[in-house]
Amino acid sequence: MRIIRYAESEMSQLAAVKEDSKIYPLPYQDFQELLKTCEEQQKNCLTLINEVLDGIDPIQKSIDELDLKLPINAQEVWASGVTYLRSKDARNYESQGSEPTVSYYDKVYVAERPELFLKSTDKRTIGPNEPLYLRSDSTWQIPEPELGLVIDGAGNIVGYTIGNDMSCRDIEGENPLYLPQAKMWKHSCSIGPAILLAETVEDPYAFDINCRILRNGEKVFEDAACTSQLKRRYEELVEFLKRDNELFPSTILLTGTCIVPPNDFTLNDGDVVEIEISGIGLLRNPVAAQ
Ligand code: DO4
Ligand code: MG
Repeated sequence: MRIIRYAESEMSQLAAVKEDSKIYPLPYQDFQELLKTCEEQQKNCLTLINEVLDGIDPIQKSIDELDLKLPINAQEVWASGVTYLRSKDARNYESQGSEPTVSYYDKVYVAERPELFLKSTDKRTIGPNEPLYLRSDSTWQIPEPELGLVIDGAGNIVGYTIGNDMSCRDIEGENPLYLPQAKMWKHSCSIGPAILLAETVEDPYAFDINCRILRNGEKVFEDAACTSQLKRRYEELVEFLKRDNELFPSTILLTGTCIVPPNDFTLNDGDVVEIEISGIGLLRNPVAAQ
């Protein structure tokens, strides 16, 4: 079962999408209220929603006909780094060319402590179809398609979503201390189009991730990967995030990229980024200069 939010007469409506693709409006203002109700009633989301929807009819529209919005307004979006071999190799290239020295990226890939960083805040995060902005001071920008964990205030993984951790390879490559500027700016993170409830996922290490970039309607990049290639366990990432920290009632933790476009590729104004994850959906965003 997936949770979405769509525009409905100037407001937004939270809804559940069942396995048969039928869509049912939910009586909660947002995902946080759904989670709070689950906590109060000590039920998991699936059980609560099935009880609430008993006897309710689906809406007469398919998901493609809806104006989908950001499914959750998480106060914070965190991200993990160098959790896939592909990401480590790309970072080594951008920071030192092909020099075979042992880098901080090599070290963090095998270290017990993962790389975690604050990626975005509520106001900077966008949903499906909203424009991703390019930085004006970077000439090497790429999308990073990532599986996102939706976690509650206690650190339980309650769902999975799609995230785009837009990155400036030249800024990070110049100096890793520039990471916050290479990662966080207005509209540099998109999330959506749905949250797949954790209770309905058999194997979270079997998500197929596909990324396409379109330019003037033509596909200029496509690649695919699978979360089975992840170096770490999700619980391990969450454990480090919550250690001596305070988590908001719902937080998103991106799990790192496993797809990187070729080294001579940079995003252009007018491109369209599509990220698809099996069972979750397709997150599509146009790219725009600010
Ligand atoms: O080390 C910098 C960031 C890495 C990252 O964002 C990723 O691996 O996805
Ligand atoms: Mg990333």
